[in-house]
Amino acid sequence: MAVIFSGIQPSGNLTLGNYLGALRNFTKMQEQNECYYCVVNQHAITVHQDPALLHRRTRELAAIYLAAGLDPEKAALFVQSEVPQHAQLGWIMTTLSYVGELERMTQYKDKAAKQGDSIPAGLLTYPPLMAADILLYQTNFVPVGDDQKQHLEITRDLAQRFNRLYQEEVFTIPEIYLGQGGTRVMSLQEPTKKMSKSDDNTMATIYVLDAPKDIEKKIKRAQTDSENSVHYDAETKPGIANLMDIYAAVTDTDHAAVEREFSGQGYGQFKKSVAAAVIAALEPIQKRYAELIDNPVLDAILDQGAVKARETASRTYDKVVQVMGLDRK
Ligand code: AQP
Repeated sequence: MAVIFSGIQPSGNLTLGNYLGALRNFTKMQEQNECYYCVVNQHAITVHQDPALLHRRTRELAAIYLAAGLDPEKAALFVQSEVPQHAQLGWIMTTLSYVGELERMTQYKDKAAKQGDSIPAGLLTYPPLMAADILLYQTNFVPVGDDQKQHLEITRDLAQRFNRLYQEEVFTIPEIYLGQGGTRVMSLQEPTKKMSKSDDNTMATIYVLDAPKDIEKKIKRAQTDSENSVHYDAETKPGIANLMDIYAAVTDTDHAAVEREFSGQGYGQFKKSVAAAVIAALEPIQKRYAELIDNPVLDAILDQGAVKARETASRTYDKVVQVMGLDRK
């Protein structure tokens, strides 16, 4: 049985990218593995969050995890700040990190560029905290979207660095797990940029909880090209390629089949079909979400998840403290 860990930030409303790139793989993996899934609220505060909004989004994200099929009997679902070992090991991982390697992270460069002169230090030290999240559970596989590849690499480097430095195999070296399709869903308005929950342009992003009419409107207005022929070319037709990727991911097919299905049809008909397929994929999640969001069972599940996570995390953390000489007795 392998150990699986992954997390999502409550830094905005969950997007179709988060769902296809990460969340839907979480539920597939819970059948055969020991799984830990987390609402990473301490990562979210690396940029300023409104407290009331952060509080609400934390619950919403947990409800979406469950609505998407996560079974709390099979996987531990918890909130990062309720398991103190994340921040504790995060600090230790920060002390092992080099400023140069952190400054090379693409996500840091992208997010820092939007912050003007006052770049929060947490944006730079995001990867060592993420390494701590993963390493605490002796994780074998981390299901994430393609954009997290670099952070997974640095997690592996830090784990190997620690094991070498203290001459003991304290940490399991984790591997990335990329799903079949939807590993990088792009913005509907700027299809060379990834779809992001913190994008200010809401027309660029499909949210998991979007109403069907909004999904139709956003896909209808999605940027394409003037060719009016549905074929796959990510270089010259990034908008159509993105819609083909989305359609293939939600209907579990591939580009070749999508090309055959829409051969001879224009973008208008294609976009209608993409919207219908996305709406059909999200509808059952939205229904279950509505039942869960105000249900006290949500808190009971998160409480139970935090207990299990603390138990596992403290085993690794106690070992780290002992190996490093941070223990007193
Ligand atoms: N566009 C995407 N396509 C496929 N997968 C994606 N993920 C994010 N965007 C896409 C995957 O979703 C998981 C959760 O990501 P996160 O919340 O930790 O942060 P992120 O990667 O920075 O996601 P966002 O939506 O872009 O959030 P903000 O705007 O707050 O930075 C990860 O597995 C990620 O790969």
